Amino acid sequence: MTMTLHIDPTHLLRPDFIWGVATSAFQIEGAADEDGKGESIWDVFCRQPGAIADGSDGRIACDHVHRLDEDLDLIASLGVDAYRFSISWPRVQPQGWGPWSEEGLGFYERLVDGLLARGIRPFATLNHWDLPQVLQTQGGWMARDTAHRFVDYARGIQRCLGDRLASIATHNEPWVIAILGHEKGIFAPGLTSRAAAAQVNHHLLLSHGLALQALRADGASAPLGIVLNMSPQEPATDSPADRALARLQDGHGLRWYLDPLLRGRYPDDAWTDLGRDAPRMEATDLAAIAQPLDWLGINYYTRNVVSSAGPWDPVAHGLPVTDMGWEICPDSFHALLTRLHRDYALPPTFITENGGAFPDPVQADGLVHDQDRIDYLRTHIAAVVRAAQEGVPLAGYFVWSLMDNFEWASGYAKRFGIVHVDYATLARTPKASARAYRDALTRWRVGARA
Ligand code: IFM
Repeated sequence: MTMTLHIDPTHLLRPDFIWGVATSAFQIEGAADEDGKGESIWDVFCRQPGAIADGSDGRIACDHVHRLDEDLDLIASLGVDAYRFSISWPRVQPQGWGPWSEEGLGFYERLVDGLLARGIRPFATLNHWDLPQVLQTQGGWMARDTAHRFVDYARGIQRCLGDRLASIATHNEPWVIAILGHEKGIFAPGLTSRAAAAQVNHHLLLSHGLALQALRADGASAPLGIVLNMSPQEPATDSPADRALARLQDGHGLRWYLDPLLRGRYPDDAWTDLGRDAPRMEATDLAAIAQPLDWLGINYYTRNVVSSAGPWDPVAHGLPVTDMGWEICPDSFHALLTRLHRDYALPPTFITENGGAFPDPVQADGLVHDQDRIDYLRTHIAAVVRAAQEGVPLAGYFVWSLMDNFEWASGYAKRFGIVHVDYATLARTPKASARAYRDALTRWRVGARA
């Protein structure tokens, strides 16, 4: 059955609730080596045979750098309050330290000014995974020095753009950088060491805390936060083995970040489990990490069902999945939000990413009728509204993603956009979900402000 997108009942969200769309630099920008841009670890990783499913890379991506004005108009046409994007560190500081690129900074100035001119709030993320390759050759996030380089980079961005940004996030999804990039080897830089991943996790958190301290000392005006990917770890059965494993994975995946950020300590169970692979740290690190957060970002896509018998496949259990094979479960989203607030008393919290990849065939009329995505967004936004009603301090919601883009190791085959991108022509065509989102926001505003 066709159902449109309703955000209802309207009064359960604060009237200044922010609705947005999100992207990241490497996934959309292209212009990979123009204007003196340095290489990032993802430029290098894409050249490794077999690293990317379709053998693609980010050299052109959505060609956003060359289509900035068109994309700004596209964002405005959606009627959103805010646009979440990331800054490519090697575009603005090609070596990761030292000289800045005027052209690179100029691009982000045009982006930010173009958003403000259209009445859209710029939400910037400093690190959405594309570390300068020069820093990787010096140890990357395994090296403590990279945390200090990151602080310099953050200060430079604030000097240039800080007065115009509505929000600054330090990192996007440190778990992905550490675990997928350094333990499982399926994301850049492609390493396979549990000890390396643990050290990377620590340095990412440390750099976050040091950056917050430095930005505040410099007089930050934009609210400062960090974005975490969170999947509730749910035991497959009630057996003690499944429950214990789910609890441990909760320690590694959720509490590993929230405990140091909000409580100033690492969780005992995950720390003990790491044994000799636990990170090396200095005496003041935990205090540095636990800086007050102006806001927290949560990215939610799916739950993770944990079975001591081995990997658990939702398809084998007849459950609905997206094109990524990720189970569609909005109830777990609601449960996650209420549990996190119960356990941590969350600061103002944004859903900084939520969305789904679907096959999205272009129909005979030239359009994409992505009812499956509309249903995904409808049920997940309802979960957000329900959590807000129960007291979770939710301040905004961003759809992932504005447009189809480079989905990392999956290449261009997986489409998350509410705007379709034809990779042969780079034409952008809003999907049915884009119209549904815009219309839902219009209706919500009328109700919320009535
Ligand atoms: O595309 C990614 C994004 O870069 C980070 N969060 C998850 C999305 C979907 O996989």
